[in-house]
Amino acid sequence: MKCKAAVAWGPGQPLKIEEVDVQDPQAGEVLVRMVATGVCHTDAFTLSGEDPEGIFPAILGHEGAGVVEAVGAGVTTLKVGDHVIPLYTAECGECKFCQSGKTNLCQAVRETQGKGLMPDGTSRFSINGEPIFHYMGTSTFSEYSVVPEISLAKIHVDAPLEKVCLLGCGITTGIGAVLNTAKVEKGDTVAIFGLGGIGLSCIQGARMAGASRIIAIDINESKFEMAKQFGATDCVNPKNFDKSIQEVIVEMTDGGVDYSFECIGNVQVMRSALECCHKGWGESIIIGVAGAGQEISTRPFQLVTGRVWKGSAFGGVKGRSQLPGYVEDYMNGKIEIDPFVTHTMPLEQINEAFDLMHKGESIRTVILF
Ligand code: NAD
Ligand code: AHE
Ligand code: ZN
Ligand code: ZN
Repeated sequence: MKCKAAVAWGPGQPLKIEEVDVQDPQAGEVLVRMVATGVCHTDAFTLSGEDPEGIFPAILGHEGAGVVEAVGAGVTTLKVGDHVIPLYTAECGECKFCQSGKTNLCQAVRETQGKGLMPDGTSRFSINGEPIFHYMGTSTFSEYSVVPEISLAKIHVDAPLEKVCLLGCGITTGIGAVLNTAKVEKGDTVAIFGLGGIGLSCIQGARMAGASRIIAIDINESKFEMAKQFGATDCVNPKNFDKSIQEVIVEMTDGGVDYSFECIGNVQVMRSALECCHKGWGESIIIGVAGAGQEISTRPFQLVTGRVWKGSAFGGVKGRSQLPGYVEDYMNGKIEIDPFVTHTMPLEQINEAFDLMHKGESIRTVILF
């Protein structure tokens, strides 16, 4: 079949709307008609050329929701008409990672996914016979996408896809990092660096956990109002101080926070986030994605004296078994999504979504197909 997709032809170039050929789903694969997709900073990161796994030409996008249009041979857990969220972290249930009970990082299709290919090593997208690469196993910036069965979460049929698409990455990542990775508890103090879709979701998670103090940090003060709405108790702009932000937070909290979250992808801020944690027990969670060649550093003494550095991917959430519950938590009012959708637009305007993100004017733009 043919459909419309936004194609990334090369690093730093605007996306181009093209008519692409989409091959039928093969064994273990599913054709999804996309209804909506968010635009996450990671899409911009890969488009910038900073992503070591970035590969072009490709169809980006990983925060989508849609409807099953066709299934390939052997697909047993999904049928035509099911509503689904594509997962960039699959859940096969059988690999060493899935069986470990220690991680959500299923590796069943990760290798080919990182090469922009389906598990059989080929692409389902092409233009004039030339293959176009998949992205993160999802490629949601396309009217239709082919996704492995194990990379689709079946969700409640009544969930509004133009909202719950954001559970495909940003909101789940932030809430999950707080509740699953850090395991923040009632009364804990937290600091959240970067108040985009991820940081605001961490704030939401911290409020759900009953954190006593939620310190929100950003250099763009226009983000503070929404941070307070989600439950931030303090908003801090590091530029307003002539000392380091870690010193500021340590002073504000009698020695440092119990947990911090880096939601930017800036390795200097990652250091600040670690060093604002309390001696003896403070834990810092890296969520932000940093470019090729970037490295983190701190004095080993920071770790010797009890601070812990961790990372979190997709909030530690196992997509097939746990994401449907997040969707239901939205439907029953436990998770907020609506305020994150600051802009909506058709696929043709997708480059505006990237501009809004880079100018710091949007939290999430949702593309409606
Ligand atoms: P965003 O662009 O919407 O938000 C980033 C925020 O950081 C902005 O508000 C910006 O003003 C702020 N910021 C930038 N530099 C800063 C600085 N020096 N100090 C303080 N604040 C600063 O991005 P997003 O979509 O929320 O994504 C955030 C990061 O999380 C990105 O790196 C993205 O790639 C990553 N991410 C990781 C995962 C994961 O599973 N680990 C999932 C989604 C996104
Ligand atoms: N490809 C990059 C890393 C990108 C990255 O860390 N991705 C996150 C999800 S970001 C979603 O917005 C992730 O889940 N990573 C785990 C994984 O398996 O990719 C690089 O540095 O090579
Ligand atoms: Zn994302
Ligand atoms: Zn697995």
